[in-house]
Amino acid sequence: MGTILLNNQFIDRSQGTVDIEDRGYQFGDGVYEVIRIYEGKMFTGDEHLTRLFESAEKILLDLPFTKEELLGNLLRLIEKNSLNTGIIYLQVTRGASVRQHQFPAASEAVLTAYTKEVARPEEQLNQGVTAIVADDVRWLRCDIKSLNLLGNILAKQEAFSQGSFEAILHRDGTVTEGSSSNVFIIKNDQLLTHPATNLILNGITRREILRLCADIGLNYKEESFTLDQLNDADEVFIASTTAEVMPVVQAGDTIVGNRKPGKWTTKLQAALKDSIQQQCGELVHSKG
Ligand code: DCS
Repeated sequence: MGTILLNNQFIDRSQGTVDIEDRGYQFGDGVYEVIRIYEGKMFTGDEHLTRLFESAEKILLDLPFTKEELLGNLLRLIEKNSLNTGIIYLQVTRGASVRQHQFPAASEAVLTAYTKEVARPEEQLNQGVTAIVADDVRWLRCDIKSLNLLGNILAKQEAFSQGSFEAILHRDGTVTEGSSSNVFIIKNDQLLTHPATNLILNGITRREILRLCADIGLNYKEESFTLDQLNDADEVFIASTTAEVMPVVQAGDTIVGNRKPGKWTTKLQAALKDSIQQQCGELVHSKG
């Protein structure tokens, strides 16, 4: 959409340029966030901005603005683009300097943010999606929301080329997360999801779901599970900012719950929608 944020400035998208030696462009040296907007309002915006600052700290990147300053600019960005239902994508890189691996002595972080209309994926939320199962070949700091996403995009592309929505990743048979989502199973009325270690991104949606489990009376454990447990689960779903609580009706070759979203998954979808409506108001627009 028309107006983007470049550092502290609002400019037309066509005027936005980055240096060819920007370290984000050359090394993926930066961090990012995707924030959901419903009814013109941010959902869990504060949590996303807190995680951005945490990711930046983990890569020793000083952000030249406060959370409050950034929040103010993002609110103006939503307004300038008249965004109703969609996302804000924002990234911060270590900035431009002569190419060298070590940090430059002096460079200024470069922030870019823009909005995009993204409808809620209602059909898929109702019917569920399929997922492939793939090796998790990524690095050991998946807790950082880094711009380095080659491992994630190669897995997603493999899923996409097989007509699937997501790739469920595993390390030596232990499920970690999806290529752009967290993964959950339910067995005998208990939810399991990988603990928030260095091997996964601690999703904001994941945290919201664990909070909502208490409200709907679902027992949960942050405990990793194996591919065998995935194949034997009563219900499987993935979760992210854009996918919300997305039922998985086939994981690899295994059909889950007769190919229908399970009862706990459906309850969590409703609980998340309630939580969204509490923060953002009644969901009347499904599209941008
Ligand atoms: N794990 C990975 C690897 C992700 O990329 C994401 C989100 C998640 C988990 C879920 O985190 P959130 O609940 O905080 O969204 N990926 C974002 C992305 O790149 N597009 O949409 C969401």
